[in-house]
Amino acid sequence: MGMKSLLPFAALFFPCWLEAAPPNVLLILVDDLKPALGCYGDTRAKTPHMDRLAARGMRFDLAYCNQAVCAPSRFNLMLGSRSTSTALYGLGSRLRERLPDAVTMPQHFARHGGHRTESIGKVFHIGHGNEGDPQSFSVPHFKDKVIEYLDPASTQGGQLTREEALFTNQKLDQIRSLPRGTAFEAPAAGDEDYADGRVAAETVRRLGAAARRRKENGTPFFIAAGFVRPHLPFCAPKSYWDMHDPAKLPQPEFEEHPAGSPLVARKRGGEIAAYDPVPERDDAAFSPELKRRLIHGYYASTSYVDAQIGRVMDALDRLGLAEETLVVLWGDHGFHLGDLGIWTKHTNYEQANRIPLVIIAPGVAKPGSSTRQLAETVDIFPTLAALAGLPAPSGPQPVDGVSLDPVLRDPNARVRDHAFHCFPKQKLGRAIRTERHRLVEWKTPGAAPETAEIELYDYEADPLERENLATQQPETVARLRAILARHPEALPMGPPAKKKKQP
Ligand SMILES: [Ca+2]
Repeated sequence: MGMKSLLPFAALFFPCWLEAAPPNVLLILVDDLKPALGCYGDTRAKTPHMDRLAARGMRFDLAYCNQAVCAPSRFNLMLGSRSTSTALYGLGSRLRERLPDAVTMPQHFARHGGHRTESIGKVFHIGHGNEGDPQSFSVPHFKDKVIEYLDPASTQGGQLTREEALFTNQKLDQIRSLPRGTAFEAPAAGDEDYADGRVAAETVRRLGAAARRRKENGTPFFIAAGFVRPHLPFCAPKSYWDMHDPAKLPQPEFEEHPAGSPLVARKRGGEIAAYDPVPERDDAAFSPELKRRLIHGYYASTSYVDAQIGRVMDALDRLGLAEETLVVLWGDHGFHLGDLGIWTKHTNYEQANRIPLVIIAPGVAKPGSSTRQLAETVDIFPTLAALAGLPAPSGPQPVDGVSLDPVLRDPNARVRDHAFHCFPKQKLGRAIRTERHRLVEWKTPGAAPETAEIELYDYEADPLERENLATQQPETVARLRAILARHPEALPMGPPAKKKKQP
């Protein structure tokens, strides 16, 4: 692999860059990517490049987002702050209106490490009235599409569709009057006919320029490359669909809401219904063919994005950057593929919140290692700062993350005993995930604990979340609520978000 896997033992604990310029950072963000990857044990996935990436670093098997939706999750990443500490819960939440002086992860690297910071593709969420955060980067953002169709038949003859309008801040007050685009297409197309291929090409180009700068004057880089598949719509070149036999892909095993779950936790319809030919009525059943096609589209889109990540990793090697670059592979949240009868995300359940997280830290983390340390998105910022020898992030935003640096050195080390995430609905659901359980407390921020509705799941006994065990296991509920009580009360959710589909 070209990595220093044969270095003497001591060298593993003294990264070479501490004497020289700080390491570069390559942050690879993948939209809506759950751990349906070969390296995470999914035997149906075709993801050789992400598997190759994981073989160079540490895979976190119990990593969770802090809120299962695009914009807040990316704020969590860039601020090291949970949504409950910032009140940035919404797709349209604007970072600088809420936290004008926040120091984001790239700003921290520029300030303390002298990094030149760049962003390509979907890094901050843009759309739904949001414009990203230009202040975070040294140079203007390279923006490309999220919703993209090549076949005019996918857009009723090339019309602006609802989701494309939302993601490009067009006609935001007329969304329902626009046609739906299709949920998938599989044209005979090249990689760069879609945005992720172009984002990979631009990232490769930027890496080349960054390598020259590093050689000439030692400038380190912080490059965030954001890929948009497997976010809906599942539009990917046919060759990636052809890699999969839909009959062999996993189908949902349990399609009911968990027995005894509160209404507030449940979900039908939503984002998926913004795409044709998904039934628009929330209570309509999906045909077996539709489910199979959607799942095929998810796996095909993942294989497509995998190939683009492979091009970026190849460039890192070719340019001789691999050993002086920290690499993170991160999914912004998970994805329901019909499990619990739910599609997409926006829940506090396992499939929406568990994410892939791989960190390559040359000379620190053993290649091909893994850990069951619970990890959160907010941990990435302090972890990278520690690995680069920079000061820990200190705000002014409230930093909730902890450094996973000790775990990267020893996968059995422990820096936290649970992961925390939330999702706002009619009430705010705050969740504690331990190695075995998940507790969700649904209540209005500031309301008395007695007013909460509670969910409890046991992933050893019931990995599919068939049953809410809260009333049967009061001792476990009490133990996990005591953990929740250590957390500050969540900031209020603010004015209700405009009623519209979420990406
Ligand atoms: Ca997303």
